[in-house]
Amino acid sequence: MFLRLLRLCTPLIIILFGLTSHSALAHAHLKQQTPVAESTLTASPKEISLKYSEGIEVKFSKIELLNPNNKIILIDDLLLDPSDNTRLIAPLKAPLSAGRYTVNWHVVSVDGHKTKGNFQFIVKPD
Ligand SMILES: [Cu+2]
Repeated sequence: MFLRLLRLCTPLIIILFGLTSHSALAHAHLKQQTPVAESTLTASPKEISLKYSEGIEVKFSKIELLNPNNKIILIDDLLLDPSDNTRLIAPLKAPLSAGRYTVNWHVVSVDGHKTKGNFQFIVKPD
C-alpha cells in the first residue's frame, strides 16, 4: 500500500521539486538597486536603477515611485541598460525634494515569470 502510494506520488514530487528549483533559480530577483534600500541621499538621484538576476522584459515591467505623501511621481519610460538586459533604469523627470520615497517594482523576466517588491530611500539635502 505504501509502495503503491509512493509510486503514484513520485512523478508529482519530481514536478513539485522542479517547480521550486526553477523559482529559486530562474525568477528575476532584485540583486542591487540605486539608490540603495534605506539609504539617505544628500541630493536627488537622476534615475532609479534596478539590477536583477535575470534578463527583464521592459515592456511588461513597471516601476512606481511614491513621494513622501504616497502620491505617484511621474517618471520617464523605463529603459533597459543597452549593455545589460538585467538592469532596468527609470529616469526621473525632475529632482526629488526632501523626504522618504517608496519604489514599487513589478517585472517580468525573459522566461515570462513575474516578480515584485518594494523598497524605500530618503532624500535629505544638506
Ligand atoms: Cu522563472
